[in-house]
Amino acid sequence: VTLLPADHPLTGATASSPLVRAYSGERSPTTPVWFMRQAGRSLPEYRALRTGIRMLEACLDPDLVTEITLQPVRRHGVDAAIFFSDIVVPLRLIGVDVDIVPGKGPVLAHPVRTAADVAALRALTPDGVPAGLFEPVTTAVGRLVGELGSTPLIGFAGAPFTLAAYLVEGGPSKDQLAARTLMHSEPEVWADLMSWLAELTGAFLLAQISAGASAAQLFDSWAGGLSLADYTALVAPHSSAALAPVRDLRVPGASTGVAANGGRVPTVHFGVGTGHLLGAMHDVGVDVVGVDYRTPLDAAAAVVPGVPLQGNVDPALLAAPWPVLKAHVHDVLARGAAAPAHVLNLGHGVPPDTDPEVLTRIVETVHAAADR
Ligand code: 1CP
Repeated sequence: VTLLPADHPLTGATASSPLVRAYSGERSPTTPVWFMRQAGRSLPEYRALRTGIRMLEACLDPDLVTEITLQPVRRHGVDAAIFFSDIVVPLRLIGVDVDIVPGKGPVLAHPVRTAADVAALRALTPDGVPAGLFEPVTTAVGRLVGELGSTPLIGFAGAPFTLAAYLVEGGPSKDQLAARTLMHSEPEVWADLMSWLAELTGAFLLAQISAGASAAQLFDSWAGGLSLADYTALVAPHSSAALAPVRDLRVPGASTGVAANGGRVPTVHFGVGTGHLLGAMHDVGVDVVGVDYRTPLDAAAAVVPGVPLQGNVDPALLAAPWPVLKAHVHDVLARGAAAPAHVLNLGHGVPPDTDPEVLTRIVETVHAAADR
């Protein structure tokens, strides 16, 4: 167990924020709210900053990252900032030839399919993940927590399976077929790849928390394509390993929030279409389960009783008439009352063509509704 420094935001500035309290199982007078992909193309001020700058270039520029991360906090008054980065940033920093292609997503120059391909990845970290690898990230996190004050910054990483899906497929895919074939046809190659990714992911999360982030979210976006049996046997142990460095951290002397969960840094686990995996995703060892729009929160609460939930406004309804969306937001809040604590979010990321005014209105509506 490692203690966080005494001046870490979780020991003071953000410990009693509604978000950290909710992640630790405590309710506040109002339900906290933030949006996955709240920074990004729905904001004109983001599009202006990104003109002529590639996505990964932006992610490695601490000035840009700081500004882009703060934009939705200023505009919407959300209860948390999420660090502006991408799940492939650690791969790029360690030397994998990956780019983010506009309109498509992460694309690999060389897909990873064989034992030799995984050995080449291992050769990038002969002595483990180097200290200082995440310097552009930790610089930006440090600046952000100074600017954010009592608003918590959420750090994040891609879970080993979702990262492996991109590595093995070579880019985005609908059903992660090549990755799901590899895990069965070459189980040793699969385990080696997944444990390497777990080490990299764990180091990325630890770097963000050590630099001052107040919570960590693990995105296993594509885990929903797996059977429960495959998830439990071939994926979950590696997600658990990825979270271990953060799980071993303790917050000294915090009076609220994190104190409720034994002084741990709160962790959240989210995937898309994971209704059949919610219990298993909790069992990897997280405090909070993120729920996509397909599973109502009261149904999720019955599957993982006693666990704080995050979600799950249907992104499709962001473009519906306001009375329809407002009724849906109230329904999500009512169902979220079945959990010990609830953080309102979307059931997946903000669609790029969303009217940002709608997001601001959701925040106002959630904050105007008394919690339970
Ligand atoms: O040029 C651009 O604007 C590129 C679009 C974009 C953005 C804004 C990408 C490419 N990534 C991001 C930022 C990002 N990615 C954040 C920012 C913080 C915030 O939420 O505001 C986060 C948390 C991510 C994480 C991420 N990247 C995930 C997990 C979350 C999810 O949406 O499921 C995944 C799967 C990715 C891969 C990725 N990166 C970018 C795209 C378009 C994709 C998805 C591609 C696909 O469909 O497979």
